[in-house]
Amino acid sequence: MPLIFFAIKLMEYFRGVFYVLILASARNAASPIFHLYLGENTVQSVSSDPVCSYLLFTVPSIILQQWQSETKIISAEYMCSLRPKEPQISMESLIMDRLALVTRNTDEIVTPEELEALLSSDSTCSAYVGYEPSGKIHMGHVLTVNKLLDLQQAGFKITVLLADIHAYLNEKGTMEEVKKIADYNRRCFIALGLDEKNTDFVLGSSYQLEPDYMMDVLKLARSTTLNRARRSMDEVSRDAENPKVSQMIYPLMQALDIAHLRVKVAVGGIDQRKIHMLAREGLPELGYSAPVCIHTPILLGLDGKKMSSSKGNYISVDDSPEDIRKKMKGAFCVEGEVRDNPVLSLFKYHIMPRYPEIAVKRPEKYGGDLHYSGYEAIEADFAARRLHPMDLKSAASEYMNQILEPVRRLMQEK
Ligand code: STL
Repeated sequence: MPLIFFAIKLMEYFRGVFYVLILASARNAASPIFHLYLGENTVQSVSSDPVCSYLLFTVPSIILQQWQSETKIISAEYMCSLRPKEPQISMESLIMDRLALVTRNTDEIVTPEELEALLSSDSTCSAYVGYEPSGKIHMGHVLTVNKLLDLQQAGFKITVLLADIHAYLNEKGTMEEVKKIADYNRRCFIALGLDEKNTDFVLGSSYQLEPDYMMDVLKLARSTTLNRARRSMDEVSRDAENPKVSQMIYPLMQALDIAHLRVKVAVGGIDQRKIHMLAREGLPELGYSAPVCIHTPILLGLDGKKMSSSKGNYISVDDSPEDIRKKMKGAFCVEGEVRDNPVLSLFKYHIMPRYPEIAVKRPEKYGGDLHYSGYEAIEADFAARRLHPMDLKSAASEYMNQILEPVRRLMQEK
């Protein structure tokens, strides 16, 4: 009898290990959270770091706990030595776990209360980001992709809008040109880790010319002042000095995308906030609900100034390792200065969310390698001048190359 029991429990143990391995390989590298499924009802979130200790201690201890309850022969002392390192997660803390994932590295949530209510409701959570198709996908775009990865991990249904008509309205090219670039962008986003099967990629022109959508644009035009529409485009528009009517239509369409794509959450850079506020006010007047908005920061270029394609002051996903090394060498990074430091930003928004621990390599004569398991410690060491800009920059090149290597590979395959 005990032999059969052990055989069954051993199988359950390997089933736990098997799930972890499947989840570890299925998940993308962007988030350090694993969800571990044990038996029928036990769900546990663990970060990738303690997965090994989890397999060695927690899984056997749960099996032993079950065994104890069935056989009552395990000594209390023995049980204590195998006490789970990670507590089992209640429904409430599972919601908190998702909230932390959804809100990390954001500038603003409008509103936090609405987001929490959405996460604790039974309805499916859905979110979208719109992108004007662009020939250069840079780390600024990747910042919102990272947020989509967090949301996907938190169980959201994700839509990516390839906003070809918006790009056309914003004078980024002819319709034919932007459509072609949209497909390149879709492949980039998949290569960056968005799950192809669980992400809806929608081309704007596939629905934005339908009569229902256009009628809504006209309705929203009736209830939006010229002044409001114009101001909402301050941070987005190509020619803010001399705006065309097309640039007044742009924010109205963006607001309606949220309703017509049927998403509850709109994600974007903080430069999108005025358009999102217009949507929150205008959509209920048309009978749609107001979206929750998640705003990410806008990254500075590597020279500490606004990113600009003419200056090429950013890392693109298709940059070669040599390009990245060169760009990082010339990056603006004043010793001890943490504010507006684009190299530290790479660690905060791109590197640390993907690695539970990083090493900054240093020659022995300068104190040897440094190890970090969180962004705050890097910032503190840099501020205290214990970490030199040269070492920070070369570690940043090394990790950015590691992050972009699979993207380059995947883009070349297709
Ligand atoms: C930009 C710069 C930027 C974001 C966008 C455009 C977003 C475009 C967009 C279009 C339609 C949507 C949502 C977003 O529904 O930072 O030029």
